Amino acid sequence: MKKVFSLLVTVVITSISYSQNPFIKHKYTADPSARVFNGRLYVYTSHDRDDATYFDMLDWACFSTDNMKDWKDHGAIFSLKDISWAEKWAWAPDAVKRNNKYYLYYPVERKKIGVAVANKPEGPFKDIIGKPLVDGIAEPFAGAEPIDPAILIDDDGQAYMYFGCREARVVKLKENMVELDGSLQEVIILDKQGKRLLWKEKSEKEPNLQINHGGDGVYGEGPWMFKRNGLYYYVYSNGWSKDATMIYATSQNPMGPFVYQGKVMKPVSSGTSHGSIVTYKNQWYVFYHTQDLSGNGFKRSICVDKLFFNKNGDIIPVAPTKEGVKKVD
Ligand code: FUB
Repeated sequence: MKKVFSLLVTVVITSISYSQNPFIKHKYTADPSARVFNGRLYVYTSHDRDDATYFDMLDWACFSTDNMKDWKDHGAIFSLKDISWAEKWAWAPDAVKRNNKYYLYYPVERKKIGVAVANKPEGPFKDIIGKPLVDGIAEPFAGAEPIDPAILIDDDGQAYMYFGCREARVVKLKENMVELDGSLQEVIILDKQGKRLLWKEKSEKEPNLQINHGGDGVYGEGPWMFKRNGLYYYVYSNGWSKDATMIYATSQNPMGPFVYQGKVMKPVSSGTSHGSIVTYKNQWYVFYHTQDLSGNGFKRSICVDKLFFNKNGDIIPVAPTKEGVKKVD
């Protein structure tokens, strides 16, 4: 009987059919990084705690689908318990496939980025190098908060890792995906007149400075990179004001400089904006998170909407919907 009950619980927990945003409702999730592996769409997320009073997450989650409606919860695919060199703050991950292995990149302690490997997209993942790939304590140029890794493997096979909070960084990865290839570089973002857009902290003279960061192209955090028709789209959050959201800049070069283009979407309820853009079954999607379900910025929920481009390749800013994405036929 115990066995039957546990089987029922497993089935209820692992197969979810939500067609409305947020599309995962049985646990809090954030920072969705969507990837297509072997014809299936996987979303790697932070896992906000039910009793969270801060971003004190303990493990990472993963969900997958083949129709954008029925989601499988793969549970905790990796956890702080699996890392010998970090104790706290399991933040925004990303995952990629190379040589039939899956690599999970994860920030911890607001200071370090690690990499774990698995034979399947849903893990189980193992910390592969036993130390940080980027260590913000040993390497000050990593910036004050080296977090939020996002990976691009370009058509020529070169891999890049974008990361950072307020200070945007990029570094090449070696073919083995677990070693840096060269030094960390700044990601430069320009406006259309060629002026550099740089984060400025509040100061006594300008105490409300961050309020402006909802409307301009300044880099906050949460980078994401994709390539479409030969153009590199560098997507990121422009801060934490009420007008802040996911925005983007483009370049012909994956290392930049990038030129700020505009918003990916209108602002949502959460103070943080972090998501990803992916194409699946001939449709582009934007994944993001909100706090609509909990009303609490530390208990977020992942959402998805369709994304469209105009003829010039500009992103048509999304107005987030409650309906979310209906099943793809
Ligand atoms: O989820 C924790 C942090 O909040 C992420 O690393 C940031 O991008 C923001 O979403």
